[in-house]
Amino acid sequence: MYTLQSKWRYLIMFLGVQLVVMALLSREGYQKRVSYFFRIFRKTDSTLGHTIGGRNHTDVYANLSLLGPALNKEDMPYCPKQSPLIGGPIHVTFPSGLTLAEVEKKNPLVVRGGRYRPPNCEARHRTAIIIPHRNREHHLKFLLYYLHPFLQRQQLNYGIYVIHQAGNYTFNRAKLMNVGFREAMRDEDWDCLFFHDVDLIPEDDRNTYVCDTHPKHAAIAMDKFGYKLPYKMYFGGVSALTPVQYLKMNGFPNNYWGWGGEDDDIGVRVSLGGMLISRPSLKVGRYKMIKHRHDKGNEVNPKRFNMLAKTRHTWKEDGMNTVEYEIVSRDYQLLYTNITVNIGTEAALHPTKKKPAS
Ligand code: UD2
Ligand code: MN
Repeated sequence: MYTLQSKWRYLIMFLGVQLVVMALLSREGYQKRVSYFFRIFRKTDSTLGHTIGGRNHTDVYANLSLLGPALNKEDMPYCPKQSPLIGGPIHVTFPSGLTLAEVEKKNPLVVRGGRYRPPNCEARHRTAIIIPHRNREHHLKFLLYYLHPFLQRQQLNYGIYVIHQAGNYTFNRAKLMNVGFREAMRDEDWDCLFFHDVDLIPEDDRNTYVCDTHPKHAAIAMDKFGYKLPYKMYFGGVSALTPVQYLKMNGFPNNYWGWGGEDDDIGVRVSLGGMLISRPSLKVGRYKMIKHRHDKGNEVNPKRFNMLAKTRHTWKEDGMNTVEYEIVSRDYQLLYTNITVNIGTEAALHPTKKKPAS
């Protein structure tokens, strides 16, 4: 026998069940619940990495110890076309206490000069990384921490070069790249060179550090530009060229002193050299830039727009065929080859013509 009270109880229960069923059947609600469930599930499995924005982010060092035993050079097969170590998105943070000694310890297979080759297969690609540098040791430490395992995941034969501008004169990023190109090619017949800002950390190991049939702009999606390409001809941050491509556009300009313009000049050179810009997908070419202020000694170059307007007339007379510099030192650190270079000053290299005395 139903009392009035129990009738109300049944009615409320019935309505409650109806509400739950309706919520579950609503597609969006259902999907949210399912993804929420998986998110909780992933968070509890620490071996899988970190979940950010619904995507699983791997620790860049995960699985590297599974590389297997080293083989004799004669027994070595070629590495597979697609490295089995590639995992996709990488978890990037900047722990304050990190030291270079820790980075060295985490990369036992890297040898003098920041060189590495896979221990159990013959790499299909030889890539040199060229980093223009001055007073950014703090950024360099993080870049090395991420870049070494990132490149090992891709089973590359690689070397890292830090091109350090000597003295306090105005910084010249592009000229340092020309120095890096020549000095790296002295060491080995690299088949690809990556020109890499010290403060950009790649966030996805599917962004392979190998060259394409056209010059590649790798840093297509940076956090500082909302993970979008800022404009179509943009060529800054990280780019990759084969030696043949580099020489076809006469390398990079030598006369951009200070901040800005040189990246656009390089982009124009690509097309003046008869080539196109190749890019990875937005999903893969992702980078985090370590936040920083403008450096002392790298003030904005006020001449950059005037110079850019003339690139098509100047590129053959200024570049790899005219680069002049003096090597101050070349030293082989464990994690990189450091080349300290004197690249001169603007006044000494490009004296402004004096008006004849009247
Ligand atoms: C942007 C471009 C960069 C370049 C620059 C204009 C991005 C992510 N990068 O960088 O490729 O075109 O604009 O010149 O948009 N550096 C030093 N010490 C210095 C100054 C510069 O090591 O005192 C090096 C370092 O590798 C740095 C790079 O030069 O990453 C570019 O300089 P920046 O980081 O100050 O310029 P940013 O972030 O505006
Ligand atoms: Mn920067």
